[in-house]
This record gives sequence, structure tokens and C-alpha cells, in this order.
Amino acid sequence: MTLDLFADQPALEPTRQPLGAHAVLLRGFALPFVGAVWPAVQAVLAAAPPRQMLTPGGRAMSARLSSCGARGWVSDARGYRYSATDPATGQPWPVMPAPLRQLAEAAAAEAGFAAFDPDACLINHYGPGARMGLHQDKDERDFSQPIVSVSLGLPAVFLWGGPRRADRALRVPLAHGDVVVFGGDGRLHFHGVAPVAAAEHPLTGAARINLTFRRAG
Ligand code: MD3
Ligand code: FE
Repeated sequence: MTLDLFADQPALEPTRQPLGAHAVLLRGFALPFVGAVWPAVQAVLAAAPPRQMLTPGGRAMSARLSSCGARGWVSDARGYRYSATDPATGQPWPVMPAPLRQLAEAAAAEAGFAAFDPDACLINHYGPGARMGLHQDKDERDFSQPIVSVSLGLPAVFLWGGPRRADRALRVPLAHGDVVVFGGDGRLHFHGVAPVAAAEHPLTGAARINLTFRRAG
């Protein structure tokens, strides 16, 4: 008889889980990249610290945002938009570090999107209790390219709705290292993040960090 040494081990390949027709969850896909990605994220956040943005309605978002790449996302009384410069400094956003770009390209390819070429990486920082209400992302121009989302640190429940605000949202637990790739019509679905529960993560401390890679311009 042959001893199956691996019978009780988790699959070596990341598990691929479709979330409806327009999104695929790649559990743990980012884990092999974290050693290179995390120091690069910390360097970006040191140069462009995450800040609470104001919605056009004048309310402060509870997640704190930063960006890297040729474009970053900003919100103020004038509205939401992509900007080539950080409004806090007037300087260009930090360049997108190679390890981040490589992770985004690899995840997109795994989900069937060849040659993903993001020009923006939004970095959302969630402390305990921070959340993101149901919203659509409509500020990008090229809807043929996917959006790649990478979760680091504390877990959270991602809310994955439909094309209408009233559509029932799926509750998807996301853990450190999980990646979701969104494409096609899913680009216009409502989505959000439930309040992050207070805890400590060995890498990020009391924070969830989400990277979203996009082709904005
Ligand atoms: C589906 N961020 O930055 S990532 C956002 O976890 C945002 O920080 C959440 O929603 C977070 O806009 C969710 C997943 C995500 C990001 C953008 C999308 C899903 C998306 C745009 C269109 C459709
Ligand atoms: Fe969004």
C-alpha cells in the first residue's frame, strides 16, 4: 500500500471560486507574493499616507485611502475622480512597485485576462470598525480590463451585490492573501465591505489593507 502523505494537506493550487458570473475568488493567491508585496506597500504608504477622504456630500469615509501608479483616486467637495497627483502634496503618486504589478498581472491571467496593464492601484486602509457602504465604481474608462482586489491583514466580509442597489448582496468572507478578479458586467455591480472587527494581525497589526488594481485612463 502507498502512504498518501498529502491526503490531509490543503490543495497546493489556490482554490478558484466563482462569485456569480462576473467575479472569481482566488483564495490565498497572494500568499507567495506577500514577502515582496508588503514592504513595497509600506514604502508607498510612507510616501503617500492613507487619509480620510470626504464624499461630495461632505461626509468622511471611514476607510483611509492612498494610491500608487500613474493615477490615484481622490474625493472631495468637487466629486470623485482620478488624478495624476496626490492632492496632499501636489506631487505625482508613488510609482506602482514591480511586485504589486506582478501580483496583479498574475492574478488577472489566472482568471483569464491576459496582459492586464493597470495604471492605478488604490490602497484602502481599514482600522477596527471601518467599512465601505454599497457603491458602484464608475470613474474608470476602459471596462474591457478587469479589476483585481487583494486583501491583506485582518479579515472582512465583502458584500457583492448586483446591478441595482436593491439587489441582494452575497456576503463573502475575505482573508489575508485572498484575491478577487472582477470583469465584464460585474464592473458595474454594487459592492461594499462590512465593518472590520477589531483584532491584531501578525503582519498588518489592527488593520485590513485592500489593494485594487485598475485601468483608470
Ligand atoms: C467590483 N474596495 O476601492 S475590493 C473600492 O475591499 C472598493 O476595499 C473594497 O470597493 C475593499 O472601490 C472592495 C473589491 C472591488 C473593488 C472594486 C470594484 C470590487 C469591485 C469595482 C467594480 C466592481
Ligand atoms: Fe468599489
